[in-house]
Amino acid sequence: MLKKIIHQTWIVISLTLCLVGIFSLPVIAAPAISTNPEVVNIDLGNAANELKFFPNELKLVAGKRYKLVLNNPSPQKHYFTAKDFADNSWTQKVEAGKVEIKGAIHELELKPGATAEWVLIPEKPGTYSLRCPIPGHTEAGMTGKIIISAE
Ligand SMILES: [Cu+2]
Repeated sequence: MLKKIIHQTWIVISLTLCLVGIFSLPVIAAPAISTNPEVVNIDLGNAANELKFFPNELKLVAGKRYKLVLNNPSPQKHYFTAKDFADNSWTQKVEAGKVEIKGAIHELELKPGATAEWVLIPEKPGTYSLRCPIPGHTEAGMTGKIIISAE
């Protein structure tokens, strides 16, 4: 009786180990593919000083890692303000110049000629607004939409 139980237990353990082995294989292989985030380029204004985001609509997928490359090619400073989007995303880091910032980010200010990289994973599907809150800019059309779709 005891021998039978031991034997059955051994089978269950072997099967479990076997299954763990099978399922852990793709997990081990995956990081090599998913390490690099998808790059999304966004310009805040342009050289002609138009008050717009280029593009002004971003489509992202929840759970996927992105690197938003924000660039200000215009002659004046702008903000990338998307508080609800930021609240519903997990920010890994923001890199600007030689500085790397970790933790929650709500808004980025970019001076003329500046570039910043924001690495994040959108978490909650929805449509979020983006704007530049410098007086007159939102009113002039410096707004956008960030759409996070489900995985
Ligand atoms: Cu602006």
